[in-house]
Amino acid sequence: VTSGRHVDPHGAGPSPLPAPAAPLPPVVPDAVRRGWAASDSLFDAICTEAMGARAIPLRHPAVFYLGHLPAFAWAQVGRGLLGLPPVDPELDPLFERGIDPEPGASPLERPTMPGVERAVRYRDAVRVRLAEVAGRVAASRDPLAPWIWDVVVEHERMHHETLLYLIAELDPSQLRPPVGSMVAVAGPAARAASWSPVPSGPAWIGSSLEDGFGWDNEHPRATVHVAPFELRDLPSTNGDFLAFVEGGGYRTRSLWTDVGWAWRAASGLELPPAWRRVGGEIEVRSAFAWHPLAEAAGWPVRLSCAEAEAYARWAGARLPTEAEIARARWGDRPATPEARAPSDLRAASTEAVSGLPRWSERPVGSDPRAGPFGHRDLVGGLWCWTSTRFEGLPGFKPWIRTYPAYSADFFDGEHRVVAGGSWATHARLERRGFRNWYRWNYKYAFVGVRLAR
Ligand code: AVJ
Ligand code: FE
Repeated sequence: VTSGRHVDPHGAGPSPLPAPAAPLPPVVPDAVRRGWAASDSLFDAICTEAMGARAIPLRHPAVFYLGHLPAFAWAQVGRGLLGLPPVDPELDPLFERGIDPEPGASPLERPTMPGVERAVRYRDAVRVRLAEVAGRVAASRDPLAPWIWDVVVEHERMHHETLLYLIAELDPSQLRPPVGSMVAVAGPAARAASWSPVPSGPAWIGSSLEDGFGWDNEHPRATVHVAPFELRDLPSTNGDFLAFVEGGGYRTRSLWTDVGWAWRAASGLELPPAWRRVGGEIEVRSAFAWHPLAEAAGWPVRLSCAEAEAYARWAGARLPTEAEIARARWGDRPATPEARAPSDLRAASTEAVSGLPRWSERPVGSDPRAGPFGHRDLVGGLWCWTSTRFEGLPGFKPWIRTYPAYSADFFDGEHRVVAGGSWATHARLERRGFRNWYRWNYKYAFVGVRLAR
């Protein structure tokens, strides 16, 4: 039924169902509820005993995110937009913030987390309250009201990626890979990489609210002139990176910056973060399992920005800038409402459980979609480290009144823009204006390297 009217299946005219007497009350939008379903399936992948484990020292355990997603939603919609009291005066503040890495935070300062059962009860209580207030959001005249569910949905989708890289830090015995999900696609790169030139011209960074929702760091949209350069048409793979490891890249001081080397030495890093040596063999981690290097050779290599820069120097190349990747991805297409859809770079996802087509990397070059200058895997593999420090665009104002610190807390010179999107990034966040960032030595996220020169 496409007309919105009930139609009798036997073709005898309109359905006898009576029309509702009054319009149905507004509900929590579908996109939010699909996000909740995806969250639930991700938490289901972690066994209860592991929910309290601090898999990543700088981040909270998984149980925090169980509470954080609803706490954030209520902080935006209930407290922030509508000025309502907390759902739970103790848990609302406890679960509110947990981003990467919290400035000045150390694991010892962290509060003790509630148990899974209490967090689940809190989550359900918030979901009920959100449904109760959805009508007030719809009726609100606050200029933020039309965007507030976007804030909630995109935040939830971002943390699905957080959860997946947290899952990748847990022991496989603590995990339950979702039934029916394709866990990993093994093999070498589907094709050989080569340099592909990008002609000079404009790149558009960020978005405009006329085209739809965008976070504070996307505004106002900027135009940057990009000089001609060359960019690898594929990201670097685990197989490529083996030559750097075997060539002593982790022991060659001259390849590293001062801070990069100090960090590498202090953390004892001798292999990229998703690799381990078992006996004489190297294994590579996917979200749910360890694989012999041969199986993972074609996957893009996951690493910190410090490693990506050392690798680029070793290869006689450099990292691309944010604007260079934007130019390689969109070419001369101006940023318009029609151009913001991610559909041209992403096949229809199944949306089955997580909204992701796969739960793992796959060999680079498997995806036939290419940017205007022939570059593959601009999304769908790993994010791409750039040499661009994360900053506000010229004229930056934190316009989201309910979340003024979303970006500004990270304009500290230590964070880099990462471009594109990973296999764990929901299609929604592949929209053109979206900007993402991590600290230069953050080694847990799904970020890789693509060489430029
Ligand atoms: C935009 C991905 C860097 O996950 O650390 C989540 C987003 N901010 N909750 C992160 C974020 C608040 C953030 N990144
Ligand atoms: Fe968050």
